[in-house]
Amino acid sequence: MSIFHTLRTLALAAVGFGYAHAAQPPAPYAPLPTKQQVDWLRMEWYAFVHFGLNTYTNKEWGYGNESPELFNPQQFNAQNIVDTFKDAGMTGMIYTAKHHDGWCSWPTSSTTHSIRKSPWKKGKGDVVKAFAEACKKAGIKFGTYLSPWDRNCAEYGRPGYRRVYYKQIEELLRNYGDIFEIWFDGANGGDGYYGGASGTRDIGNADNYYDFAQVVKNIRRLQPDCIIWGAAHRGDATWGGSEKGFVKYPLWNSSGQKWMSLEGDTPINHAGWFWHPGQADKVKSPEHLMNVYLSSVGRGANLILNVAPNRDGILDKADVESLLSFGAARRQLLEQDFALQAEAKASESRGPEFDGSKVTDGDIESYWCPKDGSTTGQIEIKLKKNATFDVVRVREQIRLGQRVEAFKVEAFVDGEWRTIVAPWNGNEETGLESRGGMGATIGNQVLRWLPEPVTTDRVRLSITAAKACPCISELSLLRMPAMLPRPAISRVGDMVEINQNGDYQVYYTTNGKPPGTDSKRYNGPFKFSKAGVIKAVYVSSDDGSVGPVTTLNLGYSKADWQSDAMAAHDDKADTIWSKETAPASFKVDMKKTLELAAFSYLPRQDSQTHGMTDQYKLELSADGQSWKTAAEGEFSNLRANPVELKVHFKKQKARYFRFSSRRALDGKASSVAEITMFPDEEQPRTKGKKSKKKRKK
Ligand code: FUL
Repeated sequence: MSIFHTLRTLALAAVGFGYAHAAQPPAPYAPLPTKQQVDWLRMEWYAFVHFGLNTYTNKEWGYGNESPELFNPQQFNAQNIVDTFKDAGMTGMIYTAKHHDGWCSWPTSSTTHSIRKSPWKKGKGDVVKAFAEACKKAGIKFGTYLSPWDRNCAEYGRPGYRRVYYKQIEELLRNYGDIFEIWFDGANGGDGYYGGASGTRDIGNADNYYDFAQVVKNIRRLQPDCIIWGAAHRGDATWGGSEKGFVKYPLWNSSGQKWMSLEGDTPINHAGWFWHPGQADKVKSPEHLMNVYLSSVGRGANLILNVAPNRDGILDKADVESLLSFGAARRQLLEQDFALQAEAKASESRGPEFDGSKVTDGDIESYWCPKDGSTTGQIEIKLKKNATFDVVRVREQIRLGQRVEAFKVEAFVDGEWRTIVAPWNGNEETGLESRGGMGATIGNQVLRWLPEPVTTDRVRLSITAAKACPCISELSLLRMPAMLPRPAISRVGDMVEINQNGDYQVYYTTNGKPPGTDSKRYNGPFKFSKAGVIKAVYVSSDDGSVGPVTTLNLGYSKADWQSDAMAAHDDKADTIWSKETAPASFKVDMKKTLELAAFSYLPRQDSQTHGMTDQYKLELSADGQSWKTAAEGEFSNLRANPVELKVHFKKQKARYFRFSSRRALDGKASSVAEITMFPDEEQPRTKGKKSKKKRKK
């Protein structure tokens, strides 16, 4: 109804302005988005907040037997967190009300495994309520994630679980005001505690097991405006396909006959979705976040960026700095559109109310459209004066459906038309890409960062292929703010290398202090064989401005380590130790006795999951003969997010370690890209008491 309403209003306005025979808008081209899907796409980006028992266990997926007593965030203040999101320019947040471990962060009546059993606020707290209210106050939207998989519930895998799950959905959608989006994660079934039964539960077809058709019906009844994410494609939006935050391009908003929007999702910290001790150094740089933004929002999807509170219930300073500085850069990018109000002439239009000027009028609803049957066309715009820009944004009037398959942008420079965005050549963009993308689909919006800035007063947009007559609502010319990059630091053997860049000088420290121009100047690789922290920055040779700091938390040097699995400790992520068996293990002689308190596992980084370790064991030995288990457990979520996972254990001395891959995620095989050993213990909390009671076994 809303499409016709908008279109009729536009047509009537045209009549009002004296056009006797107002041209008719084109027929909609299916599939069409709902009003809710359009409103949602206009939100662009919002926060994801993973916060629960996993925050306290250094796990990505809890098994389901974790004690609720662990949850005690002494400094938690939802408003501070939400205000940070708002300051960054985010339009909402989604909170993991329940993750796979089954612990409910609100006082639910569906299970006793909830916040009622947590010491925080003496069992009277409600994290969902705290976030919902804070969002309302800040004027941003609130949404929720409710894991279908529940590793705590005894009924999981049986029909009885549906009752529990539906009740949880109902509580969340009834009691916390407007929910803009609800997330139904695709991770389902497998090992778990399941009320003490401890075993594997297979649910078969998730759509049948949860009866998502019914779930969707219930949600529509309770909150008709709520965007449903996942739910076996029965909802309104779905996964972008990576947990790195990009969606593939070209991007079509469709699933069968239905409009289906995409969401790129990624955590701000490489360590994972939940907070992990001692890994603040793994925060993504503002520059990286800009690439994520361009590869999600800039390809026509939305972006959900996870920022996880720590054990005190506050955000890490490093995360906040990166988030705010990316947020400021995004604001600056979008602030000035050089094409706004520029004169615009189209090769053809279906009437004055659909002429070329509609792409530069700053009104996202009005649009240029040629006559029916024309699937190509061109608009030339003339700016009042020369402008320098390096980002082009194009939007389609998606209320009429998505149409454009390929486009081209040219600029008039030095007396000739130069192509600045080439039309699509048939290749897919499948990763994080920053500059130089092509012109394929448009949808809600496409942002293309040019290989270099262009100065001109004349630009032309050509639609070179479309499924029906194109409806272009905006053409914008933007300027990417200068974002000082962060230098990459790596160590191979004993030698540390910092990436140099001609425009900058590099300064670094090895004592944990923030680097600046009074620190050591980097002139080439240097020896550093200890475990420790290296920090480095770029300083602009032009104006002396200092960029964001890279921090690298190095484990012990592996230069002298001996084993028959050298590829697992050669400091090279792209060489892999592998065996076509599982379980499988290898033993390493570190050649000296070291004090150890943590190790990390880097899974293979070549997009394959074959042999990735699902269940591990780490044993230590002083003599290579008698062994003691230091840690054993599960590496979770590697299929979707294959990042380095760090495990802490009780500090002890050893010269040898044995790593065992006890069960593989995929196949009867074992594979390891890197194992690293660290002396650093799990950080104690900054303030606040730990619960005295012991964890349930
Ligand atoms: C995944 C989950 O398994 C992760 O733990 C995380 O919640 C992510 C957003 O979705 O599928």
